[in-house]
Amino acid sequence: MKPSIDYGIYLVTDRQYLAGRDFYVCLEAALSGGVTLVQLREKNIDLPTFLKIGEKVKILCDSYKVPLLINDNITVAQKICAAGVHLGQEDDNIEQARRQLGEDTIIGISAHTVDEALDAEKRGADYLGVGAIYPTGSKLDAKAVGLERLRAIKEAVHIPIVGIGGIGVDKYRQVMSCGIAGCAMISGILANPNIEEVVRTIRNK
Ligand code: 3NM
Repeated sequence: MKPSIDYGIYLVTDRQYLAGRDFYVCLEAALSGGVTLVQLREKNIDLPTFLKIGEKVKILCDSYKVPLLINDNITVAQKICAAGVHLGQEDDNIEQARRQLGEDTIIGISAHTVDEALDAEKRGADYLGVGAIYPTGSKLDAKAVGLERLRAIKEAVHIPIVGIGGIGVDKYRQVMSCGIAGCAMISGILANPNIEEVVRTIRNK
């Protein structure tokens, strides 16, 4: 059976915001504050290092009963028994991920237009990450699509939608009011000096 996922407060990891703080301490603070889902997003590391980090993150997430998704790496997801993967548009491999990971695994796809969203749904995506909702410094090639596009995609598909890009405490409620399943955040959580507290504040919204 597919795991049931609460997309509400979805942390995407990125070391650039930690300012010297320990990655695992920051992750634990976010888990303790109440993030409901974690995506391990590592760029430019080799497979053994990715696996080593993935194993540690999986143990931490398990201890809070929070599912873990792996960004763009089906092999790592499979080897560490993660709940699933998150893939971009350029990774033309929903079918390959499904074949390799099986029916009980979550496959999330980034979508920026209604057409991309419909295509990903048809090909078996479990949820869509739609963004960037607002301008973001976390992903340099991300273009802001705004709330209107988010609403149009929400209307067009039947799978859960997560908004991403430029979302933090101040914008969380207005993005959620589009009727989506959750918001994915990097800097809105990790750039904060008190990660646990910022997650609690988001939870109260
Ligand atoms: N994907 P922040 S925007 C990883 O548009 C990512 O698909 C995006 O970081 C997309 O919460 C983005 O700091 C960066 O804005 C999100």
